[in-house]
Amino acid sequence: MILIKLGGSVITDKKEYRTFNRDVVSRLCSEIKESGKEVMIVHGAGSFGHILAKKFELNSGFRSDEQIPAVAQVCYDVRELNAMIVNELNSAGIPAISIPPGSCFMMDDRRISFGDGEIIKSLVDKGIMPILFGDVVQDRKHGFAICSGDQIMERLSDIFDFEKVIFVSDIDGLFDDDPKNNPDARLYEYVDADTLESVRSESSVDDVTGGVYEKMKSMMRMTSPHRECILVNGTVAGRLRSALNGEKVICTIARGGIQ
Ligand code: IP8
Repeated sequence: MILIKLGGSVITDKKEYRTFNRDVVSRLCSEIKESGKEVMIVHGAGSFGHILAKKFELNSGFRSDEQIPAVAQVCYDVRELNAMIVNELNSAGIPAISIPPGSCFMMDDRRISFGDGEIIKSLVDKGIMPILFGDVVQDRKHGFAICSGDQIMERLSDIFDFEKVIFVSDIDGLFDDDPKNNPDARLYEYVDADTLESVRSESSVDDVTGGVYEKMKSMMRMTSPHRECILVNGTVAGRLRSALNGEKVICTIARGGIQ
């Protein structure tokens, strides 16, 4: 089974509140179906989550009653996004149901816990794809917290023996600088524990590289000696399908695992 994250930058327009990229999502669902691979999907929140979450500082946890309507609104918005994605999957012939993390799981100091994943395993056994997503989740220490799709990916890859992990984004992979501002930015084709060390030393002088370091580290945590983690551009037609089929595509491949 392959674990896929459909990133918020590809499924929504991150700058415009609640803007769903239906055509892109519909194409990506068809590419998944055409690949014939068994997959599990997590998606990000994009403009259905981050805009209000930032405005009302939801990641700080409970601070004031003014945040409560925003918690309800963000939960409503990300569930609407999720419903549209589940609908696209079902239309593409992939039976899928929603598993809203905020309604099923708890967090403890911003770390999600969902035991041994019994609900998810039970669905997978029946050939139904559970769809999880970035959400606001109740937190024992902070009242509530933002649970990112990336963190859900990490938990799932602790529980399931995925053959591969694929992050679908709107960029070709990880670069040593922002490729939108720097035409000389270099794409990291491969990332391993050594690359991570070299990026960490550069990041002391460069915030942009620091961001790359965090993303790489998160990807590396999901790798093992036998499992690669790939970052691929989902705005390019056919690239996800090729990556699912194990073909060579423009991307960043993290491999090898970290301690
Ligand atoms: O888009 C964030 O999830 P992400 C979830 O995977 C919210 O980082 C509610 C902002």
